[in-house]
Amino acid sequence: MEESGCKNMANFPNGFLWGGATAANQVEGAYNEDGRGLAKTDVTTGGTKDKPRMVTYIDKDGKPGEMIAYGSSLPEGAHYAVLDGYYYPNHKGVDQYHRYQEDFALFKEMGFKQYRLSISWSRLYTRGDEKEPNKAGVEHYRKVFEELRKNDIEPLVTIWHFDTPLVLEEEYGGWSNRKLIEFYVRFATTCFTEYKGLVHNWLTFNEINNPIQFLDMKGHPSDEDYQEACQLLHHQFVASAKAVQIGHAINQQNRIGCMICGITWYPGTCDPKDILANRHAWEKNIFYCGDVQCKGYYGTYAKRLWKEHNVELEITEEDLMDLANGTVDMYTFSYYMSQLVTTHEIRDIVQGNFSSGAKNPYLSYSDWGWGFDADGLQYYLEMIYDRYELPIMVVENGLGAYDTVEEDGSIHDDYRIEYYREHIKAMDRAIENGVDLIGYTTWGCIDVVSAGTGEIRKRYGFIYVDVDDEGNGSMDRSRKDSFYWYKKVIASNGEDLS
Ligand code: BGP
Repeated sequence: MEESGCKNMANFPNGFLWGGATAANQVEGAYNEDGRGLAKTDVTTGGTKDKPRMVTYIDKDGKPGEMIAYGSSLPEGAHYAVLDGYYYPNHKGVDQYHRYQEDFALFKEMGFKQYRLSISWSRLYTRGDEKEPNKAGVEHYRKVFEELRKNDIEPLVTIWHFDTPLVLEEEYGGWSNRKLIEFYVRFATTCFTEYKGLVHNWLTFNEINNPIQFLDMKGHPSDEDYQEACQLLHHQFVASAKAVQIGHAINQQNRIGCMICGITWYPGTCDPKDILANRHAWEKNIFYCGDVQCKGYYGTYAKRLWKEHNVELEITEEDLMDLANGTVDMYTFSYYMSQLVTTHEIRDIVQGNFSSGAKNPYLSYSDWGWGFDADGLQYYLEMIYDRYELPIMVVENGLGAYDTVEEDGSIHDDYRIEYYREHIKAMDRAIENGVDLIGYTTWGCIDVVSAGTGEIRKRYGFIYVDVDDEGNGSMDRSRKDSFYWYKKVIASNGEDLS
């Protein structure tokens, strides 16, 4: 690793939006307070990197049951349920619902210009299909955004971050049902109206490409799997495009972005078949959603993809108009890793952020098997900026790692500092090469419940939270070494990475 004590080139523009990111269901806790309804995460247990999270339910005879969350549907007549004898980590999160003032003071101390957070849909609409929002939920977020403003921190708000109200999942069948567009649009309109002037930067859907990218993790996805993923995505595209139009009409100052799970895909070998497969991986996993949201129409390759998997989409003329009129103002994405695509036999498979691929011998991997590839971030930024020429934000990036609390309470997370240092250098190079990068929010700036495994020990934060995987602990916050380091980075606008 290159000696990092020296000053870097610091191409970050003035006003660059440094900060951190979380999501409601992973930090808030208070899962059943002030009229909040349940979301799928509330019936999902904790797992580990080797043991998947489970979803619990009551079967048709009223008996408790559990099943694997992803890729399986409820048995006939069953209902999702919170059951005795299970621990549900998202119920407590890291208690930010009650401790947001303390958390924002710490963010301010680090010098945050921006905090990315999400609004829990079922706090504003308990069931999801009501006509009027829950007042307590609306007021909670008003206080949250006012508190951020008091601390001179700009909110960046994700409207949907994996938390469709459970009633909409159960009674309506989730996003496969076109009705959800209407419910989402009502929810988004409430957000734009109630928080007009308090929030200007919005993201419509977190990692919208996950349903299609995730298909490959099933091994051999069926045509039905493709049909379902493409149709539900189409509903989300239309919902997003309608929200963008409404958001602009309510306040012209609103800047609304897409949010893509950004993985840099590389061919595993120089076999031309791998090069072509890699191109197709970019089309399916990355461009399919980005093109619709940034350009306002499906890319040419979408027809190939649909044909290959016998997908027949239900698309109306009005949908096409909405897509064309509801393009986003900025491109945002998460970036944790790259993945390899190959048509050859794979000996060593690595899992990652809603993706899997062959192990890359040139990379090192985290304890959870996520590859460390800062150059991949530069590659992604340059590739995407060239394609859309829209302002870009990296709104998630970080290292999930085990932290050790020393006897004196200090936490020496130099591995995290090194991870960030290399990724910030990569962003710096991309800016130098012309990319209009305007912001960076690291993932889990305060420790959060992991989305993938439900663990808290997979820690991302600059701020440590005293809670374990069974929910024991004081929830007290403390500063890791990376806290002081990031503070210096922000104060020097990316100049001082030592
Ligand atoms: C992204 C999600 C986040 C976050 C992150 C890290 O997919 O948008 O919600 O959790 O990945 O993943 P994990 O929590 O599984 O480590």
